[in-house]
Amino acid sequence: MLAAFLSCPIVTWPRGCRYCSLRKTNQVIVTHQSIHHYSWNRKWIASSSEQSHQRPHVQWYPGHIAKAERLLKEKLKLVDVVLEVRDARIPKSTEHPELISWIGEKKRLIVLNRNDMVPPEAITFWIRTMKQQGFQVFDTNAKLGQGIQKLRKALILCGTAINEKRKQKGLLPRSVRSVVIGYPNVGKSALINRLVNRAVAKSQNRPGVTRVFQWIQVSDQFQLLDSPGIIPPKLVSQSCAEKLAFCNDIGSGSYDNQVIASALLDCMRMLRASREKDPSLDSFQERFGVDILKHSGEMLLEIISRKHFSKDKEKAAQKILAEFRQGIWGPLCLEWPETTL
Ligand SMILES: Nc1nc2c(ncn2[C@@H]2O[C@H](COP(=O)(O)OP(=O)(O)O)[C@@H](O)[C@H]2O)c(=O)[nH]1
Ligand SMILES: [Mg+2]
Repeated sequence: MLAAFLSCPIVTWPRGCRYCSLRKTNQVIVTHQSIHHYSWNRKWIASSSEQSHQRPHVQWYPGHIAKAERLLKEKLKLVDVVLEVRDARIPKSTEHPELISWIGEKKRLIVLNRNDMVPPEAITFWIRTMKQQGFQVFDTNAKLGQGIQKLRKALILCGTAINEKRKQKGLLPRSVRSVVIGYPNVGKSALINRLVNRAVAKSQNRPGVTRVFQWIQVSDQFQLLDSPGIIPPKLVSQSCAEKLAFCNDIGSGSYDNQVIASALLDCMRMLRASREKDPSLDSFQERFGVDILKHSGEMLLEIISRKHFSKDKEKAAQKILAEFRQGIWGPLCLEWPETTL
């Protein structure tokens, strides 16, 4: 903490931050990981991680997800290949911590979907990092079908390899079975529709649309299983839960829009501190006429609601979340591999 304090620039003297307003004069130091608040005599007050602990907890594990998880474990016994879809805006937070133990030795392909919503360099960095960790990774835009051909080829290759092994054991070849797995609303059904080239799976922009497992015969060579979204019973961390809420990947009943919009603004402040050249952060600042580093997320929401929404904080929060989800400010990745920050 002391090293961070000495090496980082003092960015601003904010008013309106919950910690800062408590103690008249103070300073804020933004590091790569978090925002540290200090009093006038450089006494540490709090860090952004603690700010997020003060927010109401986000927790979402409805009955249909619990059921989906039980069924998924059964279905996994029948499949050869697991196609794990993640949201490219939050590739870490959409990694299911238990997946690795469920799939064991099965072939696993990771798909970073929504590649149109993040800067191309984020995709490059993530693919490089995941490949270094030994994963086979693809990036797609399931809405427009970009990157699908490469993924289809990889699936066919997996099938050929599996049938080769069967042949060596004296077994007849059969169509290869793949399951498409991932958090809710990451684009699993849209991806299947693209792989199949027709609208076979229901795809809509809200979590919890796919409620049943559905086998789809793609060709003689392979079958795909569409699955309902799954999330762990206890979300990995509150920061991860909040990111899922920003991206509309969990049910909207589990959080308060104003709290989550403030958390999104705090998350963007941290990005701004570590990645000064992100054009979508500039575009956000210009659009709402705010300086993101000068205030806490909560205060930014307050200012935006005053400036543009006649002090209606709920409307401001809904607008901020909707614009982020639609990608109005431009491509924005909320999680970067540690080495690139
Ligand atoms: N911009 C963008 N939108 C996508 C992409 N993939 C899916 N979507 C949209 O995201 C929403 C959720 O997709 P869906 O396939 O239902 O997600 P699922 O719940 O994981 O099956 C839909 O409105 C899709 O059109 C993508 O790559 N880019
Ligand atoms: Mg679906």
